[in-house]
Amino acid sequence: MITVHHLNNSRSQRILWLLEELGLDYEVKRYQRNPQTMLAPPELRAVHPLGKSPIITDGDLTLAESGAIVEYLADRYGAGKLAPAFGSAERVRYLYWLHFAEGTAQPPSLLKLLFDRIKSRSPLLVRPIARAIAGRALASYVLPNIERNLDFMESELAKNGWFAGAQFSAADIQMSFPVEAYRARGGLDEKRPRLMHFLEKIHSRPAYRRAIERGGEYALMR
Ligand SMILES: N[C@@H](CCC(=O)N[C@@H](CS)C(=O)NCC(=O)O)C(=O)O
Repeated sequence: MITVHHLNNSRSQRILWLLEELGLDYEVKRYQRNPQTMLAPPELRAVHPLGKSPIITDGDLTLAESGAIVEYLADRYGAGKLAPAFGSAERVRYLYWLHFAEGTAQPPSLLKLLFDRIKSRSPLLVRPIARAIAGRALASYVLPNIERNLDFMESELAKNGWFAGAQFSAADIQMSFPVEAYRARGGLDEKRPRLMHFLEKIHSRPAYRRAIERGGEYALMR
């Protein structure tokens, strides 16, 4: 039996969704973020030393890192359903987007979340300085990278409709989190209709909705 160690409002939502798309049996072990720090509870470190979600266990295997989990589940149990054939051009695109999600799209999104928090939550005494430093980092590095990523993602979706090609794949599931995060944290709006349409399409998939029911509340941090 596959177990998903699922942290509320987190990347592990993607794993539940993938398992629903594949029609696999699995169990969900839920963990709650600390409401003040938003960090995962220490119990997750008993499952994997880094204590970050998602983690799956499957028999003797314990696997962390959402891209690795997506690739493992699609290859091991997908029977070709959500991964393009090896050797095809789509497979290379699939690989690219599987890695792009965490390697390129997520870092500026996380930085935006952190700098926005520094701006709004620093102690009053130092807030003007904190705001100035955070504002410079946002303007000089974070926001331009988010814009470039969004332009690129929008233009790539224009080619085929889904990230790896004409067919929906596990790469779209992996990319859903950064697209949702750009929408929730600022950056993505109606000026990029293809990405907005991507969100509409994924949110209307029955498996996506079933995964939300299994995982509980899903609202991305801002
Ligand atoms: N690159 C990792 C990131 C894992 C990660 O940072 N997960 C977040 C949830 S979205 C987490 O566990 N945060 C709580 C914490 O850092 O304590 C992945 O894709 O699995």
